[in-house]
Amino acid sequence: MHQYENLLVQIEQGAMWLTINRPEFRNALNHETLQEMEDAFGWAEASDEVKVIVVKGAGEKSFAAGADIKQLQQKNMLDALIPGMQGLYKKIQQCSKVTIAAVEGYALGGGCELALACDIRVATKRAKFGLPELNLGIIPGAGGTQNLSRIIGKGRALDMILTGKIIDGEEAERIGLVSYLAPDDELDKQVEEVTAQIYKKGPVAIKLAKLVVHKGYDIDLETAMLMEKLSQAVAFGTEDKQEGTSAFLEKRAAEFTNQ
Ligand code: CO8
Repeated sequence: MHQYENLLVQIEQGAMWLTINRPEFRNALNHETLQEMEDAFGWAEASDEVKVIVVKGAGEKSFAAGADIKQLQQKNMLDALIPGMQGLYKKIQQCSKVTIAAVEGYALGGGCELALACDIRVATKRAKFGLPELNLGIIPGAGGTQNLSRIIGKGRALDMILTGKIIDGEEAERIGLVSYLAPDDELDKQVEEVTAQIYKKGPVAIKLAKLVVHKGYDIDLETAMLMEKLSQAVAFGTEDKQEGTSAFLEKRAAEFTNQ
């Protein structure tokens, strides 16, 4: 893995913690930071060591305040056609590792969309989620228009997008935008509790479950059910399945091998 200017990377017991480190700019996501994230996610995808990727922002004020507006101002129509931020977030959604957004402070625009691209969102009350792009005369263009409505429903998503309202962690939990509300100052601890649960699961089953939930959501039910059945057939052929079922019957913890 490379050394990064705008990201801090720490690998601890199977988790890669990626911290966006531009607190003086509220962790706004400039082009360079996005490129570094792409590199770090690519590395983590290929690493056997990494099971979970946690994304957070440096400092208490902000997870990420969105795309860098200075750079955004220079962009023209054609710039919006390249994969860019949407392409990166799509890769994050398709990543075979479990991804967790640990949110404290502002998660706005592309920062909110980054959290939406992760599998699980953990936040404190101090989190502030919003899609304020319309204030700038643009729309949420990094998956926000689609992912937010899929997570909280079209009515609530339209309200957030059209009014640009910012909601705190408690409200985000109430409407299902966040899965875990951590006590203030215990964000990392809460994330560690979630990762501890994930480590106990069969690694091949994790990959298959993610694939079927993500891909199955946007296709017709019958095909999605078939995808589920075929994925289960793959799971039935794994050593992990033999180990998981044996461990249960022998009343011991499973030792999965990702095979
Ligand atoms: N971009 C660039 N700089 C930023 C950003 C940003 N998104 N957010 C904050 N900063 C900078 C400020 O300019 C300021 O810099 P300086 O000290 O040089 O003046 C510094 O960070 C601190 O900011 P504030 O003084 O404003 O700090 P506050 O704590 O008072 O406020 C806020 C924090 C509420 C986060 C405020 O800074 C804010 O509203 N930021 C902008 C939020 C926003 O509109 N985000 C959406 C951006 S657009 C987007 O994300 C589009 C994604 C899809 C793109 C698809 C492309 C194809």
